[in-house]
Amino acid sequence: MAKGTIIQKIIDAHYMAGDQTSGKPVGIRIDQTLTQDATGTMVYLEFEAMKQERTRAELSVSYVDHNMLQNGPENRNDHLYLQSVAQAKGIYFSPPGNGICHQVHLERFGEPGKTLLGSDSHTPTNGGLGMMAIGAGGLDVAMAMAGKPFLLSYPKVIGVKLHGGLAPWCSAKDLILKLLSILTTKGNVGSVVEYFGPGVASLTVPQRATVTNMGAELGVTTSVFPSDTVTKKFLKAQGRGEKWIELQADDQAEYDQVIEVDLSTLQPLAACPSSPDNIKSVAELNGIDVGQIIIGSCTNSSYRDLAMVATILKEQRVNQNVTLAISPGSRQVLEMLSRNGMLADLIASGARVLETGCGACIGQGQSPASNTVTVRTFNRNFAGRTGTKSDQAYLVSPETAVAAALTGKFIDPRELGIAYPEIAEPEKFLINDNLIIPPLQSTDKVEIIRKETIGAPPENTPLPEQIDGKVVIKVGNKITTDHIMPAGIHLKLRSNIPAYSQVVFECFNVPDQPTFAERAGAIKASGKHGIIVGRDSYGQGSSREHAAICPMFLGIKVVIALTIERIHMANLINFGILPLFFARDKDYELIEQGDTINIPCVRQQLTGGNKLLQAQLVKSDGTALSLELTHRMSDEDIAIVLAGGRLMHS
Ligand code: MIC
Ligand code: SF4
Repeated sequence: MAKGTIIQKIIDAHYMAGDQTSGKPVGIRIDQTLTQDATGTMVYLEFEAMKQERTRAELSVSYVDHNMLQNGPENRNDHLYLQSVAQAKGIYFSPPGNGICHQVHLERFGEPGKTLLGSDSHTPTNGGLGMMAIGAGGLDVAMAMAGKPFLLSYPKVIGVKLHGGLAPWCSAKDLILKLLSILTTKGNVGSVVEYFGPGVASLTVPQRATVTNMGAELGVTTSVFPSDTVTKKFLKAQGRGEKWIELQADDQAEYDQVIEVDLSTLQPLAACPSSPDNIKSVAELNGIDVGQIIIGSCTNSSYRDLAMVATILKEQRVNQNVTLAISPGSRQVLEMLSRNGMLADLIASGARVLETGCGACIGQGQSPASNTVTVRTFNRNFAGRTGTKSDQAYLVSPETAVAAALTGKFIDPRELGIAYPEIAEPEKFLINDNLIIPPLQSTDKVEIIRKETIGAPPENTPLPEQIDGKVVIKVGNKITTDHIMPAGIHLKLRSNIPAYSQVVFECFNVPDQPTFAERAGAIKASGKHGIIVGRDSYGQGSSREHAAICPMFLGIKVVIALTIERIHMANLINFGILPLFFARDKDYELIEQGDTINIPCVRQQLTGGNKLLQAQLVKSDGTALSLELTHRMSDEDIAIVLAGGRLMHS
């Protein structure tokens, strides 16, 4: 087990309950929480349903950054609810236009050594500041605001020892892409990544934040950098120098695994369609035509990233065969670029400047043409996430992206033949918090605005005595929460569960055949229980608890897979869906959509202390076979599932 690590120090300082042994559940105190609007409405509805008066965290911030198209009244209705409920519950409110939650939190609120829980999977971005920052389902964030411990499995620590410094045209993005090529997106549940070694000092806080942000794609609980003099300088430049503390692993720290990376040997890399771990060097992609480039998102839209792009594009024109869009991560960055003239350089080059927010990253506009290459500095390229089914999305650094914008092709940016712009970190960032609405001292008289599109979280029924199940769908490996619960044009339905449920697994619907929602609805109406069967790494990606709430609403009672990702598994438990695993891999092969799976005396089997559950599979021709299923839940998790979810569990 790891010793003397930063993670161990933060867990020690926040310990509330449980076991400090690898793999065992440990409960920690959460200092700060963050929410974004697409998950946030449910968080605050749940917080209200829990009859909580005021957040008990030291600091809670509610951001609006995802749903900003305002195509119909739903988005603005959500914003009004979020602003008023923030005022009523003692929470800071960052309105639309102020920026993406992770970037703004890094700039204005994050503090080394503290814990942060956020209802967004990229919350680990603030690990770049030396925080233990974890993404979770909304209900877990609501519980943390209610002062309850956050339970995690005591992590294994993967130490990444950095040497040297980045060469020109190579980027922090290339470091995390390199790690994705080594560790991949699966198999890392229950681990954290901790950076150390002489190379750490060569990376600025925004560069570190790029690395910890996309650490989410590894499936680890979080990623963290030390808090050193570089961190001190960043906080000072943000006018928050007093928040700095030093935080380093012990010299003798022991890690469960160590990976060594010499930053000076990194080369420009790209994650190819359609997984963040499908890595190739940009040199290998040389010459491939590109149709669209987008630079920004919570991964790569620091002042330095966009200033570097603006400097390269100054007095140039983007290639006539591409479109280039810039999505700045925060108003701070956009305002700095506009005041120093760089925004004008971007506009003059033909870049299309988008509003600060998630935008294209979550499929809100800028969908590429069919079967064309889109090159993005984002963190996810799951098929169809762009809003185009046949998309070919590549994830790259801003350096590689701007090279493609100039040439219309993939080109190793080192081949551009121009001088690499050295952009110094600002000594002082432009600080303008005038949009942030601070919490009120007394919240007695605040009226919560609840328009008709804001619905209460749905109720569930307790787990029945026996599962009389039908397989509504059987899916393969690496099913993401984008597959389960699409975002894009449906994102505005996040506060309306009955409507949003209609698009569960939409990408697998077959024309002229009943949809997933229709099949699940028919099974529910017949008094039976819906079952989802998945393979490896089920529920990757987003923290959206809707990927559990909407299936629950449609009558799904059980998910069986080979492996289930951390946040999704917690969401299933929170909403009373039983997460089970195949004890024998071959059992997965036996099952087809429409088969019957019965789990007799399921409540008794779960509470009997045995991790193995007996079940029966009945094929459509009547053949009956036995299945061996296991569970990985704590006693508390079992109690929650038996009750039908956390809101039903007193
Ligand atoms: C994402 O990047 O997929 C999102 C949209 O930010 C999600 C949250 C959501 O689905 O609302 C995430 O990463 O958790
Ligand atoms: Fe927003 Fe994209 Fe970041 Fe998710 S990954 S928070 S959608 S910018």
